[in-house]
Amino acid sequence: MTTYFPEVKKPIRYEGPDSRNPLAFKWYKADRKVGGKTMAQHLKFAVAYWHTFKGTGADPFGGPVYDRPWDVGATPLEVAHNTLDAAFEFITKLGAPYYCFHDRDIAPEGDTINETNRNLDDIVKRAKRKQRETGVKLLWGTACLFAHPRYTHGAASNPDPHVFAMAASQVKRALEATVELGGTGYVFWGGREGYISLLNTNMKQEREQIAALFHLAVDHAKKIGFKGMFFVEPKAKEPSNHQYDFDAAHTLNFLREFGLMDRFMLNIEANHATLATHSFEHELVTAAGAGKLGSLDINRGEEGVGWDTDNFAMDARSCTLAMSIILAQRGLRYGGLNFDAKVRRGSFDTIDLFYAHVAGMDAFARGLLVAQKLKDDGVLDQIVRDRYAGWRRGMGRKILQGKTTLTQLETWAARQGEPAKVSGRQEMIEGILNDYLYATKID
Ligand code: XUL
Ligand code: CO
Repeated sequence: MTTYFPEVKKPIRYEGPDSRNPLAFKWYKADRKVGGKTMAQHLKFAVAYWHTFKGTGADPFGGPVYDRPWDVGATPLEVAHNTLDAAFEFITKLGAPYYCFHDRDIAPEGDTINETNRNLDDIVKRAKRKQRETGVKLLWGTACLFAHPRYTHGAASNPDPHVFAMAASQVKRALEATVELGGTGYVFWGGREGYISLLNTNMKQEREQIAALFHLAVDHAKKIGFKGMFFVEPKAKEPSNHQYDFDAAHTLNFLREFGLMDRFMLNIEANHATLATHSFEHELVTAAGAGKLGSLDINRGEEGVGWDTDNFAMDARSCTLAMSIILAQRGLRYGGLNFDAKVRRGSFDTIDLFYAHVAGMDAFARGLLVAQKLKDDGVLDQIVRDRYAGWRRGMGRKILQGKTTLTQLETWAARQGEPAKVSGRQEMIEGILNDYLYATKID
């Protein structure tokens, strides 16, 4: 069989923090126990099929620059077969346990719905075999409801119900493929579910249409025995200037409004948080606070650039804070950490894909270790606990229990006099965090 990554002869190994080999892990050791679970169980890394195997390096100013040896074949289906082979070779050599895909990443669209479905069935059969052979698993699947010209004015939110039906048929098939391949999640990212101009848009109805598609998917899931979780992935803008799933808070409101909370969670992406002018942590905490942090798309925006650049996440602070939030909610049952990240246009060698994923896995593995240490030492937790101590006793407790009135509070406040001024100690805390990130010994 063809080897697509001849430079990487054997699976990437763990060599420890002193190694300077960019093709070895310094921190990620799949079976290392951290707080009672293995690193692999905590991190659940997934390789994103679209960026890693279908990415071309194209940007708004220029076409493809990557020459991928698997991007060849006499027919689109043959290209898909070669790509699948390359994907499983890569994922196995990297040692990531999962992958994620859009229907159109893995199988080409045909001239008719029937031909398209046959292509997908063919690839799903092959992928299933490869999963069995390699032990690689599917984390989540999704349907690409944004690339085809028919979705120019939206998929579920399209003014034309015929386009809605095309999208529905894709969701049906992508969900069935996800079930067949054992995926534990199904993602809806509302690519073109938004609007450009209100002058030609019925926003209220478009939102109802999207909810209708979600309910149809829930009904079909029941029929075909999908036991996993649906995720919505918020994004503020791109490609529309107003996306309906703007951020975690908007999306939670949408799910509540349309009675979808019990079957849906959120898939939070770092660069999408940036587009909403939030931090990644803000979005993660918003989702987690509602019990809805289901999965993460890990990446980062290029600083100072206002669009979705999907760089690989490398920042120690951000990775640590993300892992702290995941540890606090005791993990991700249905989701994981999906590398929704692409190598730069200039990183066009296939080996760059390994450098990127290895460094990304290490950044989160180290983040996990530091997060666990922060948790074990309890320093930051204690600071927050102390700060809110007043709410666990006396009047504070009564307020939260709904056992007081404005009149009682007025009397109480008057009796207490002026509240004491208490420092928030932000700089001290930032210093402590830096000690953990850069000075505390983590082995
Ligand atoms: C787009 C994006 C998608 C979703 C899956 O910004 O993040 O790749 O993750 O459709
Ligand atoms: Co994403």
